[in-house]
Order: sequence, then structure tokens, then C-alpha cells
Amino acid sequence: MKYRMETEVVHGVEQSDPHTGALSMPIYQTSTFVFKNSEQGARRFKGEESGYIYSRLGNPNTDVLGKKIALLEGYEAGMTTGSGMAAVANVVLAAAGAGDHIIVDDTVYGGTHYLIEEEIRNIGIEVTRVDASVLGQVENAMQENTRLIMIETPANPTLKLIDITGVVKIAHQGKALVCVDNTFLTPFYQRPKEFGADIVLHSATKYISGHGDVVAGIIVGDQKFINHAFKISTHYGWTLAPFNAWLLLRGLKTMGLRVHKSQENAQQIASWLEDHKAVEKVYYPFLKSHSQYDLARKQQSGGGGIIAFELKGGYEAGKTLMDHVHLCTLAVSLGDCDTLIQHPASMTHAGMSEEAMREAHITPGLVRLAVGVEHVQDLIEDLDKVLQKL
Ligand code: LCS
Repeated sequence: MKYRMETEVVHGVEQSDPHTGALSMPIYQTSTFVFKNSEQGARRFKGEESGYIYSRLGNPNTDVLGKKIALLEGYEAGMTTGSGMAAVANVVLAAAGAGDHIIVDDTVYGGTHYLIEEEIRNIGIEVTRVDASVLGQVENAMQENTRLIMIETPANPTLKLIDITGVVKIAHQGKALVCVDNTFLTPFYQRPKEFGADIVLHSATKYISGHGDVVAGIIVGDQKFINHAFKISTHYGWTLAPFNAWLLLRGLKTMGLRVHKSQENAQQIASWLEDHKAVEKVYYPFLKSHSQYDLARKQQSGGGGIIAFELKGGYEAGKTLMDHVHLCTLAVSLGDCDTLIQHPASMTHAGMSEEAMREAHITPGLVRLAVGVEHVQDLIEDLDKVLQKL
């Protein structure tokens, strides 16, 4: 990176239109691209000439977005997918096939949990779930045929952290790649590449978009891995639409402003919640009370915008809070300008068995707050009004 992150999100990777000089990249809303003649068509299909063919196989908007996130995360190459879940599936399929083994942390986004349990196991990929915050468990799970270790740090929704350096060391003693889902922190607050991770993925639906109007995914890694993963994407066809890529490029320009504001708000709200009588425990990486505070300080440059907290009143208190806040919007997702609140036990993780929920450390009174960019005092007053009555 030539400049600091706040500058690169605006300027990194040329986007202006060479034909008209338009500063904002045009939306290449096209399914196909015209060849000058049959010779050119043949050369492009054979890979002898660079250029576009058909938007599932590449489009200027998606290409620039992939390159831009690769730049921010410090990797050689990047690609986009139609959703964060497509990115997760794409990484697994690019790293492992039938007969291979993968290790997945026990606390991952609910959708990732279901993908692994209900699809990936069924296609003959062996899976071991571990608590990857305990490195001994990762070490014990390693096999000759382990090809991938998949982690989220901080994990959704408990904000458990995983020592990326430690996991990478174990993986690279064998033949496994490490993929970090960096959705929660973005490259602003954590760059897994600096700790040796091979692949980073994002649900770009979150902070990269920032406005709650797109579903999208990103994968970055070395050129060889991305070439292979991209080929898989062209086969499955989970391509990101050009307009959605354009919205993400637009959202990216303000990402610095948004993530810093959201983090500043989150740090204040987390400290305030810690002293509240209705709250049993607050989980926020940059609170000294977080059991992995030292690790947070080592591998993160900020605490991020997501807080989890445990209500003394358990499940019922969680539901009451959901039903009575006004400014904090009752919705899943995160990373938007709007503050979003959700209660995993009755919402995102409601379909999980009690045992799976216990394994993922989802307790009945756990609340997740994805802090937005509003005035922090308004958010505190909105929460306090309900918490006082619990
Ligand atoms: N990875 C993480 C860490 C996520 O939080 C999500 C979605 C995904 C991957 C999947 O991305 P998507 O396909 O939705 O773009 N997380 C959500 C959440 O916490 N609530 O709603 C969606």
C-alpha cells in the first residue's frame, strides 16, 4: 500500500473512466462483451489475450472491487462473490475436495455453521469442529489430509478471539491453509496477512457496503489460490452483479469514516454497559475485562463496532429488550450506518440444537449490538430506557 488505509479506500486502484474521464466508475451493466472478430473471440477464450468475454467470467466493476480489497488486506489477488456465504463455500471448495479434511472453529456465523454441517459434510469432506481459541485442540485435530482451517476472529456473535499466528503455525506444519473471516474488523483493525493467514474472506454485505443495501462476498489470497477459486465461481455461477459491485465501491470510499465512528461509539457503549445493573457481562475485545484482551491488543488495532452482552434477566430480558428499543433497530446483519440489535437465542441461532448452541457459547441472555454511526448519546439513552426496566 502506497498510502494509509483511509486514503487507499478512496484512491487505491484506478476507477475513473478512460473513455469519458468520468471520476466515478461507470456501471458496466452488461451480461456480455462484443468481440471485434472471431479471431479475437478465440484468443480471449484460449486466454491468449486479456479482455472481457461474459460477466460471469469477469466484469470491470467486480474486478476493481476484488483488486481494491486485495490491496487493503495486503494480498496479491482478490475476487467477489454474490454473497458472503458464497465466499465461504468457494473457499472450502477451492481448498478441499472429497476425502480431504477441514477444521472449523465452533463459533462461526450461523450460516457458516449450517453450510458446514448440512452441505460440506455431505460431499465427502471430513470436518472437525474445535474451539480454535485453545491451540491444543487445533493441534489435536490436524490430520495428514487436513487442507483448511477456517476461523472467524472475533467470532460471530460471542466475540471470542483466535490467535491467528498460533493457528497458522499449526496449519503450516501440515498441508493446511488458514482462512480468516475478517468481516467483523475489516482491514482497518485487523490484517490477518500480517500473521501469516493464507486467505481472508468478507461478507461485504457488512462494513464494506456500510449501507445495508447489498449482499456480497469477497475472497483475497495469492494469485494461484484466487485463480483456482475464481474458476470454481464461474462454474457455480455465484457471481456478483455489476451494480452491486459498484455500490460496494461507492460504500468503500467512506469506510474509514464509518468504521472509526462506529468503533468510537462501540467503545463508549461497551464501557457504559459494563456498569449497568441489568447487564451481567460485556464482551468487547478492547475492554480490559475481555478474557483475551492481550491477544486483542496484539493482533487488532481497534476493538471494532460489535459488542455482545449478557443480560441478567436471561432469555425473557433479551426478548423484552428487542421489543422495546426504537433507535437500535431489531434486525440481523451488522456493519451498517444504522445500529442493529439482535438476540441470537431467539433469532439467528434459534434453529440450532441446544447442544450446538452450548458448543457455540450462545447463552439465553446474549445480545449482539452492531453499533452504527449515530450520536452515541442517543444510542445510550435508547438502550437505557429499556434496561432500566428489566
Ligand atoms: N461471515 C460472517 C462473519 C457473517 O457475519 C456473515 C453474515 C457471513 C459470513 C455470511 O455473509 P452473507 O452471505 O450474509 O453476506 N452475517 C450475518 C449476521 O450476523 N446476521 O445476518 C447475516
